[in-house]
Amino acid sequence: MKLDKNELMAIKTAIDKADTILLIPHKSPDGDTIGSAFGLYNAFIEMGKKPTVACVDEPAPVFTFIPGIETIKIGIDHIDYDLIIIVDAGAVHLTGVHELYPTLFDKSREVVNIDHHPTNDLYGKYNVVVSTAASTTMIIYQMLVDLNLPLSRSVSTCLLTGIYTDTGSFMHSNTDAKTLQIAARLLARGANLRGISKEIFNTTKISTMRLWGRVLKNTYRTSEGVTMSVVTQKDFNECGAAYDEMSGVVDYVNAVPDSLYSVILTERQGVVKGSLRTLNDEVDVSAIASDYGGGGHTKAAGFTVKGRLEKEVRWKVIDC
Ligand SMILES: [Mn+2]
Repeated sequence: MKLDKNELMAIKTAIDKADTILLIPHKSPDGDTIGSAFGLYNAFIEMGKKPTVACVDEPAPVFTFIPGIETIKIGIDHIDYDLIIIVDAGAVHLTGVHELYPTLFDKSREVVNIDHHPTNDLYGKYNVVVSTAASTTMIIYQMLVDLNLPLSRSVSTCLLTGIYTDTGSFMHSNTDAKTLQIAARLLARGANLRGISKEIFNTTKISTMRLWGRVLKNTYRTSEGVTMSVVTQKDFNECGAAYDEMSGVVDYVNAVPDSLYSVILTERQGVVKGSLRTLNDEVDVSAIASDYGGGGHTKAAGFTVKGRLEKEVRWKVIDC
């Protein structure tokens, strides 16, 4: 992976000058954005800087093993930091702070945008966006190597978490030789792969089991060859499940052979979220998601629209 040398040097200067550094993961944080933020957090701690990770949403309890996670601030009460780094957020609204702090995105401030979403609109003063990277943590790995910054065991565990989750434990089509090569280098540096797989993939709460049961039971195939499922607010309530417990179930729905693509519609508090996946080489689900104001990657994308789910003969989205 080749990163732009001039951009990297400018970021290195900004890091050297900075004492306090704010790291912002995207809202509804996943393993890649958490791994990215805490990978940098641990590297900066080792460099004697004063980093803070602040996110508008609380991370799921599965991330308790991430070194430093106990320091995370929920909500952002000020942006008075020497340097601000936003990780794995393809668009400004995904940070959840764009309305509160619009100056973050007008390039007047020291803001670094590190991301791998092809739809990223380069909102930072400095931008490191590599859409061929399977995870944002892969880009951060390359940055730390190129800039000769710390890559300790803690940093490596954080970075491997992002690769592991964004590739669906190396099963998604974004897994290539480079992905495995970087994963191997992180393992060699002591990354805790066993811990990651145990905490993230082999830990399923009873409420999650029940919720996934509903999703699997509701799965059907449309006449167009799309595999669909739905889950309503009522399902969440009855299963005692939180929204983040949906994470991962779309891969089961996507496993139906010969699907054009798969989509799960999730109803939550006045909005309907669509999660799209495909194993079909011909299909770009980010284009379908963008028809509904969303975006993402060619093989994994999503959107959110206002409304609720109502059952007629088939499920469809109804305006509120
Ligand atoms: Mn990611």
